[in-house]
Amino acid sequence: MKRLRDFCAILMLGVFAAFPAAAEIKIEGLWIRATAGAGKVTGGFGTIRNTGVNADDLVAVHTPVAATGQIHEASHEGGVMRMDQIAHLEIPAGAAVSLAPGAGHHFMLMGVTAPLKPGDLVEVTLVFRDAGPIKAMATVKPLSAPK
Ligand SMILES: [Cu+2]
Repeated sequence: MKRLRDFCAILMLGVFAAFPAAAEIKIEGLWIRATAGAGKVTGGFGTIRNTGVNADDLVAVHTPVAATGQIHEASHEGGVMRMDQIAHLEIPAGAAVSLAPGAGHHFMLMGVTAPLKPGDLVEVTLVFRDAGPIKAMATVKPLSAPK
């Protein structure tokens, strides 16, 4: 009996270790704007939902199709759009943060290795401080997608 209980405890530990809070962060509607010509920089958007009871931070973005991913904060300054790289983006508990064109947040891919065409599917890994890396597929939308 004791052996069975120990076995169950180990099994449970294994399950929790394999999926550390992964269910608490959900990535929805991820998309990337197509690259223009030989352009090597583009933006990525979508919604990050935190169904957990603790805030988490988006700390990095990786994709096989670009050398670097950055988290950006965009704002209007005297009629000009300005973008700044930020080290992390907080996803409050029980909230959804949308990464959208225009003022607000988005991620940026630099050093895109091959042109991204509308309809392409791109794997993107969003890395969270607590939830760890979460992979999602992003759809490439036309250059003309809403700015
Ligand atoms: Cu940007």
